[in-house]
Amino acid sequence: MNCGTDPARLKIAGMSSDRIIQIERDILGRNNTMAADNRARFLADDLLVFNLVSSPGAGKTSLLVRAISELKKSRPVGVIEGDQQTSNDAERVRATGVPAVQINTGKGCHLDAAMVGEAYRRLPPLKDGILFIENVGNLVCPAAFDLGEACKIVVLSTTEGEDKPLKYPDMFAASALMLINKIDLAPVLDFDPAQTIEYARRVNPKIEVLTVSARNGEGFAAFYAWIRKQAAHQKRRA
Ligand SMILES: Nc1nc2c(ncn2[C@@H]2O[C@H](COP(=O)(O)OP(=O)(O)OP(=O)(O)O)[C@@H](O)[C@H]2O)c(=O)[nH]1
Ligand SMILES: [Mg+2]
Ligand SMILES: [Zn+2]
Repeated sequence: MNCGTDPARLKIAGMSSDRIIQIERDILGRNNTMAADNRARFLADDLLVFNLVSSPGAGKTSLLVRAISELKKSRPVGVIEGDQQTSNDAERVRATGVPAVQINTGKGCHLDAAMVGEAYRRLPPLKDGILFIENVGNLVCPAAFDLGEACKIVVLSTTEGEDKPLKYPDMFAASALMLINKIDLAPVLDFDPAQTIEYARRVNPKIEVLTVSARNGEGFAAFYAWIRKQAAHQKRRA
């Protein structure tokens, strides 16, 4: 099923729109139940889990490769990679010495909680560590699928233009942090970070924002500080 379709507008021969809406509700309901199971397991393992979302090529894997090279010095780190095809991204992550499990979704355009629960069982113990889930590159339906993460991090790169939060508001509304990546390219692209932040806060007034470059490491100290803050926050709640 194409989960990015608005079920109220979708037309399938021989099926009423009420029935289509019901099917969509069932899918999301089942996903939420499994996401709650994942979340309980992650908390029991003292694991901090982030779900990275973005359009294809915004730089999720590049950000991860740089961040985990640093973060792995102080705690266990693991990665679950989601792509329609290939294990390129898992291989890039493994090259840093961190375990990674690749999920291939085939025709699917997002990860769901069942896929993540199964992939998590294939990772070594990460107690007291961090698990990054890199979702399929897609700014639409991954917003609707809870995977059991502590929060979603949306990556928006300077090459995509300032208006993406307005065009794809659900993703920005669902995320706790927006990383504006490829900031090294901002001058040549005439990219306006302030305008982007203003748009993102129109759809999510609480979203936190950091500007980074996975290419040269700019902004990563602030990203690590943000992760430490999330870790402390989770420990306080536990
Ligand atoms: N200049 C510049 N290029 C970057 C930066 N981050 C990533 N790139 C480049 O952008 C391209 C895509 O990066 P990836 O890390 O593969 O992006 P992704 O979001 O993981 O892509 P998918 O998994 O396919 O959705 C690569 O050519 C990277 O080298 C950055 O901060 N600055
Ligand atoms: Mg990637
Ligand atoms: Zn999808």
